[in-house]
Amino acid sequence: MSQQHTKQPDKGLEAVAANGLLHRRLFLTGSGTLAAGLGLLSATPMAAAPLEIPEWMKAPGSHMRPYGQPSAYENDVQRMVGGTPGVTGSGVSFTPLEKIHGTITPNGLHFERHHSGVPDIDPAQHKLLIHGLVERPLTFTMDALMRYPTVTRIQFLECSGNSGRSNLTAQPQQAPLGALHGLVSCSEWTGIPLSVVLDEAGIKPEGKWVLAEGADAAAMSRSVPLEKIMDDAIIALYQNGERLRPENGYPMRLFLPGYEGNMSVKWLRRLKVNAAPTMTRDETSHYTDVVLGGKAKILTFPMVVKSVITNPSPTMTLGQTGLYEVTGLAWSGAGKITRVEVSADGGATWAEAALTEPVLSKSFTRFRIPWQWSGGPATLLSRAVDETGAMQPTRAQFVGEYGERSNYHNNTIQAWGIAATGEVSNVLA
Ligand SMILES: Nc1nc2c(c(=O)[nH]1)N[C@H]1C(S)=C(S)[C@@H](COP(=O)(O)O)O[C@H]1N2
Ligand SMILES: [Mo]
Repeated sequence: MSQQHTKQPDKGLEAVAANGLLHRRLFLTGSGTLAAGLGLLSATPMAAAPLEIPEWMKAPGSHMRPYGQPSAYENDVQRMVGGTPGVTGSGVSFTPLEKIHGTITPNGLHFERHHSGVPDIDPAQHKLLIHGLVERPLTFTMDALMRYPTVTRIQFLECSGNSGRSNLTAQPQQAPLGALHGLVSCSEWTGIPLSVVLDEAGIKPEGKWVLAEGADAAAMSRSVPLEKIMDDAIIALYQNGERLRPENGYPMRLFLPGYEGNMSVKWLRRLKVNAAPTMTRDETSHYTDVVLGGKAKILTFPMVVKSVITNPSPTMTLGQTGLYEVTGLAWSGAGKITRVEVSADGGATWAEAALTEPVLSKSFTRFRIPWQWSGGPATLLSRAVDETGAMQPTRAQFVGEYGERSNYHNNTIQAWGIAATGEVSNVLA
């Protein structure tokens, strides 16, 4: 076995942008300069002393259990549940993006958005109907469907209402990151390519759109272009290795990589091939994007390039000056993230962050950059670029198109203000 250390030019503690941003390679090389950099960490190790024997080493621990749960000490890592008072089952719960790490969202923390609650579906009775402009209408039982070939992909799911007006109002909203931007999660999805099933039904030449309907009390339904269905749409059955959770669409959901979350119809029960979009309630009353000049955009499918710094983030406090790892998530419904830049001075200067491999298409990409906080005021921003060359707009650019009252597709550059006290808040930049 050979240990390979690729020798990179030592960028060490080189400042690459104003206000303390250091070269992204600092944390990636095991070099003397890393040790020098670590000397700047606020929590330096205590002087070595013999370890005591703790209580939990003095007797055997607890028994095995059939389904594991997080440590009781992690009880505060919860979805933040929001709902409409008096309306059963309608609302959202947010992924606490600032309390988890890596790129995969644990199933119990995947965000939720239900228009009429979570149905309790018996898989033995559930059926999927494929009809409309097809040669052979088909009905699938769960057992029949489970015999089809599957694919597995790691991809994000984002509600088009994510980020809402968090930085569009004059007073930006102060809340933990998850409550501002946590209507996005990322999972490993396994399911059946829809192209396989629709090819079996045989699409008639006039068929251009597919209406998908859910088996919830809202019978949520959306029209999907046939092109997308045949490209990378799946009937998702498994999420991070286990069957979908009820709140995420058990026993099956439509999953449309990179498209706004509401089109990934949960509890899928019907796909109807049509010649045109159906103009359902869910694509006319909701999910149209008001733009300036009294007009609205309709059928705006892709979730465009976006990023947020997860640590540090609003409502946190930096305890001490010194070296920090600034980290966050970037994603794009158009493909892979190619670059994320971070600023510590409100956008006057920028430095490139390190992207954590593997960088996958339509998936979360974790970015990291070292930052030396001197104790002075700072404004942290991140901006991502995807493989189509698209970059996040500034707030001013976005407001110029949508105004300040928009509720959907807010992918603006977000700004976190660091006060001299170390307090982090949501600010406008
Ligand atoms: N049948 C059905 N499908 C649905 C919904 C719903 O209420 N009913 N909500 C949609 C919305 S608005 C979003 S953002 C995603 C959320 O998926 P999740 O709850 O698994 O995160 O599901 C979509 N699919
Ligand atoms: Mo949504």
